Amino acid sequence: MFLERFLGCKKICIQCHDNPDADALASGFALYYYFRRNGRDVELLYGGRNKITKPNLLLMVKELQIPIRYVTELPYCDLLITADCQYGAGNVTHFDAPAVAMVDHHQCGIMQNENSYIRSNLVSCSTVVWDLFRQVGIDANEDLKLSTALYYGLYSDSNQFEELFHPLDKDARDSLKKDEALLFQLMNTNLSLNELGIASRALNGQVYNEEYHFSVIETELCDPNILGIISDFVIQVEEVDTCVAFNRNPGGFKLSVRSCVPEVKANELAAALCEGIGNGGGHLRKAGGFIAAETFEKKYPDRKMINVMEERIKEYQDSYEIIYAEKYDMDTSDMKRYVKKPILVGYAKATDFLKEGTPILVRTLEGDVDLIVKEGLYLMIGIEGEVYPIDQKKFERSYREAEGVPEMDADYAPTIRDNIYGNIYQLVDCMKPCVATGKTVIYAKPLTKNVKVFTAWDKEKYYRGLVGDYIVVREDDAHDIYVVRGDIFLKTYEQV
Ligand SMILES: [Mn+2]
Repeated sequence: MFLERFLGCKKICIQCHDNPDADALASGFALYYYFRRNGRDVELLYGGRNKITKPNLLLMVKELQIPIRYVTELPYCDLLITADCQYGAGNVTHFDAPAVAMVDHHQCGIMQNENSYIRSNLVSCSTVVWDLFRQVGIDANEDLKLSTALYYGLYSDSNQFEELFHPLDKDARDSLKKDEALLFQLMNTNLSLNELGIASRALNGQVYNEEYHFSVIETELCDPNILGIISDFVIQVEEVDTCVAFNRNPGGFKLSVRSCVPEVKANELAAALCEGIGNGGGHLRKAGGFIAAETFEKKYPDRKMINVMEERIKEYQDSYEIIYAEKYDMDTSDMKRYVKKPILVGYAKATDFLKEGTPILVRTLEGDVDLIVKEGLYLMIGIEGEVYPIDQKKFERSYREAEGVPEMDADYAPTIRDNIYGNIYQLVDCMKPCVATGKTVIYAKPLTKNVKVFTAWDKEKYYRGLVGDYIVVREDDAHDIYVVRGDIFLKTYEQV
């Protein structure tokens, strides 16, 4: 267990990044709490040029009794742990320390070793520490000040929960207890008059692209939460279909991405904007990202971020063909016929463990799905932990029960939350094995251009296929068109 490996240290210092934000304060505080709880001598501190002045952060420190101290020198210690940042990075004052550990969620700028715990796919360091607590069997809710701090850290780093996408981030949001009155106060102490000025200057300088209907907005150095406010504002403009607001902070660039058209998912656009230089994701309509300054400058030594953003938005849009399955006539002359291989997969009959009529939330790596339990509702669990509902009739036509244990390779094991009582089930605990009967024949071919497919049953959300993935159409239904990821296709289908 990561946290336990440092319990042998006598004196530990936890360092937040310079100009600490709510997430750095919360995650640093939680680490402090852990070592205090274990009887260690521990201090929480930060350095840099500026002391904390933002009203919400001052309020957070005071009300949650976060014992953080501003220092210009590192006190004596045998271990320094950086929170929400990486030792040696540009956004954290360098102190010589006898040993170093780090807990962070930013893109990895350094060599990782067993003393660093960096989860760059999570939106906040608060989530990282919340999960570390779970690993050592501590419920962060045992202390309301601690859990409120983590909740507010997560809230702040995810642009008010609007740019959450990893299921662990959602689990943290759903389970952390919070002091509601204090939280309300914190949320309404968010902006200073100076920041209002920054936002208005940024809006004046926005760049609109007429051909592609997007807007790019750069702001001066400011708190990243202003970005979300700006992008939410700009996306309401009639001509604007997608937009990205960004700013440069000492460590790198924060991005806030919006889309109001079904042809562009904001989370995908955010990922495309950050591809190879950072990390982006979020929801269909709202998303965010982070690009480390160092990585950007290495890749684009003489370019301005605003130009790279414009170029990447165009490239992203140009690289897809859009298919509306309902109206699309697929030419099957160059496609081959396939059936599903008899691979063991899992299924669960919802009424076996849930009462009929119960509203449930199915959480997978790919997102949340809301369902109501009814007779005949089956949940299929694929080889990568993907879950999709299927009705009994279709299930019985396409699958039969089998023996054995389905193999699964999932980064997040799918869960089901009972929305009435809040009980959480691990879906793998309820699943039974089955195999495809192989009676359904499809036509398929590998894609030579990226596509977005709007299926006949969901016109709001497209399925994305990249070059190398397979485009598929059912033999018995010419408008049932969808895409299957290349590696999954090869694993699960065979030619007939
Ligand atoms: Mn953070």
